[in-house]
Amino acid sequence: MCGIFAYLNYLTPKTRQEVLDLLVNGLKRLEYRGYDSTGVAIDAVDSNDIIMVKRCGKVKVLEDAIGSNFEDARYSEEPVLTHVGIAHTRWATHGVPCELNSHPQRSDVNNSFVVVHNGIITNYKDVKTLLEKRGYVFESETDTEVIAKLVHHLWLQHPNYSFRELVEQAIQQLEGAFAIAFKSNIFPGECVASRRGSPLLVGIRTKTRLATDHIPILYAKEHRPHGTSLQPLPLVSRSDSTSEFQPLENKEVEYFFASDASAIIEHTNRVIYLEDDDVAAVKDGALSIHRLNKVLDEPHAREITTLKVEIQQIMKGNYDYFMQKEIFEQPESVVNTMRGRVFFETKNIVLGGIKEYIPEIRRCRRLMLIGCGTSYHSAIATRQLLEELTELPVVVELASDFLDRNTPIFRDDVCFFISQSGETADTLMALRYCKQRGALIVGITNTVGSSICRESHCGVHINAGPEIGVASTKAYTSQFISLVMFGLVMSEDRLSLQQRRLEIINGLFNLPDQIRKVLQLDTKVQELAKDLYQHKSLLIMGRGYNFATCLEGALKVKELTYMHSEGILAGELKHGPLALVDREMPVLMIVLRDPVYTKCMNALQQVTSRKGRPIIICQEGDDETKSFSSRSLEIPGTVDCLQGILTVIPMQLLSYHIAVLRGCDVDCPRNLAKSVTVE
Ligand code: UD2
Ligand code: GLU
Ligand code: MG
Repeated sequence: MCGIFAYLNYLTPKTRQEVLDLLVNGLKRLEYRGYDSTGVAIDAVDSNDIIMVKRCGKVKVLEDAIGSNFEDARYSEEPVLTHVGIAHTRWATHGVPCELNSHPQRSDVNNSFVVVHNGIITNYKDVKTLLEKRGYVFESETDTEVIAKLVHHLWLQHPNYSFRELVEQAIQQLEGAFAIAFKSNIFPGECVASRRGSPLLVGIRTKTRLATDHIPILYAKEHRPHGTSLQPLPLVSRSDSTSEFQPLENKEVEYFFASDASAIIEHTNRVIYLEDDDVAAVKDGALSIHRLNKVLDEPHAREITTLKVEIQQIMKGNYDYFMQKEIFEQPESVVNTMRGRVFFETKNIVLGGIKEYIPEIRRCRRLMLIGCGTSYHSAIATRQLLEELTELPVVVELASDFLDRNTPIFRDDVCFFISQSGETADTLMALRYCKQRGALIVGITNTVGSSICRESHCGVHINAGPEIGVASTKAYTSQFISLVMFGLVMSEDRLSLQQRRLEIINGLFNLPDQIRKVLQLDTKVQELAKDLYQHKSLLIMGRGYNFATCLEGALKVKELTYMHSEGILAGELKHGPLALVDREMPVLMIVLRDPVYTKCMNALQQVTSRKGRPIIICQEGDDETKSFSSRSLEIPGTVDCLQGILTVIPMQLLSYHIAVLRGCDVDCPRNLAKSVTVE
């Protein structure tokens, strides 16, 4: 989820200090991706040891630590001809941010194999158990550590395997998502990298122009499809694609492995984008790319592309603002929220963080969802579904108001505290208040090791990855999905709800693609923003499952554009808000084909008969609804209770574009802070 940077210089003398500078600089280029800790690994001076420096916090902290760790003048004076260095920024998913859990993670005390990893290994517990039986002692809480130890284990069993073959075999045992880069003191001067689901690219720098534009792809002879359950190791016989291709002449070359081009572009513009299950290995200065599975009609070579962009342009990964980047990350972030939790084949949901508390939760008197701002809206968005699936009273509270009221709380209450940062002061105070009164405390947070996470009895990490833009976007959709998953777990053994559960699970399965489709509305939304940005106000109306989108959309508009905006429950129109409607007042309405469709249509007519000209968000192909307005945004149809995820995205985009047009600072709106740690 965060950043990888690795650098290999072959027959290109560099001092270790120069290598370290390159690595640290590479990490700085990836800093915008967000992280909680960092680390590097390079070769020692007078042994074949690998030295690692890891720190919690900023790259700057690591840089200072490096300064004091390598005081020996030989680090800055003695050049090494060939060397591999790997570096990492981490956003913890498994184990709190601390030095021990930072990457690189290692195979053993000799640092035989060290690895940096982005992503989540979902079957790491199985692999860990297996390795523990073989005597491996784990030192970190990370999922990543199993990768290093697994490679070591394979190496002990097959001492004549190449580095690349060892990694190839190891990744066949792994499930989940990863980008990884390896270094080893058994294979000095070699680097092996691979990816599945997380981005990784290789940059190549040579003195003379490359003789080729393509790196041929080689295949492992025999393979075991991944996804099958783990059996005694090793499972794959040695692949003997011996015809190791020598793509580059056997002389000076430098390779850069990075999560995105921003870290590479200043060194070279020649890059290869790795694809899922590619294993890229550099040995004796030659790069080769191997694949585990041959897919029919697959190209036989990976193209070396020429980057044409400037550093500035890609610093935010092709985006102008973090918020924009985070909006567009949602097809992936929602997958990360569900990773290892929703099993689509078996239609089964497991939330490891609350599993043991489910019986207790089922016995409770009521569920209470507490949050502030966007997190509060995620509670509103899922309340109806939770009532349906848990058949319990569900109360939704704003943390500050909840505290003001000295709300009665009982031992048999279950209280959820929702916060992206896990540090929101009001929410944390409310948590302590409820905990004192004996309620069961459940956290829904995006930050491993945060206060809410520590002080709650149990909870769910939403695993959306770091969110940097002050206005929350991807954390909202991931909180939403986390609460939906909770509802699904609670209703697991309710016979009468099985059909409904299936429908929702299928809906979750289709979400990532549907989000991608909604994001394609971007240009259309931008056009709408041009019509709206000079107005003073924007009313957003809807009801039922989409009321939360109205509130959240209005909040986004307010915080980003400083324009007045209100989310209005369509059922409340005639009790006041209708008075605001005239020909001039911008109105946006969400009208989807769900149980409240007719009621929404009534509201729509109330607005049009006051000469209002609403922009409509409706379901794809719903021409009838669309005909009520000249401007509409169509979103794909999904199950009613998940619509809110798709309808909120046009609102995120709209507020973003209006903010840009109004010249507002999208990532740091005035008067606001990312993590509100004061009451
Ligand atoms: C967890 C563990 C992971 C591994 C995995 C096994 C972490 C961060 N995750 O991932 O290491 O053991 O299970 O399948 O180490 N929690 C709170 N409050 C919160 C959020 C979480 O107390 O606000 C607790 C939760 O009860 C659990 C732990 O933190 O004990 C990890 O929660 P998770 O959601 O990351 O759980 P899971 O199963 O996805
Ligand atoms: N799951 C790994 C960890 O928690 C990697 C997280 C990342 O992508 O930074 O250590
Ligand atoms: Mg806890």
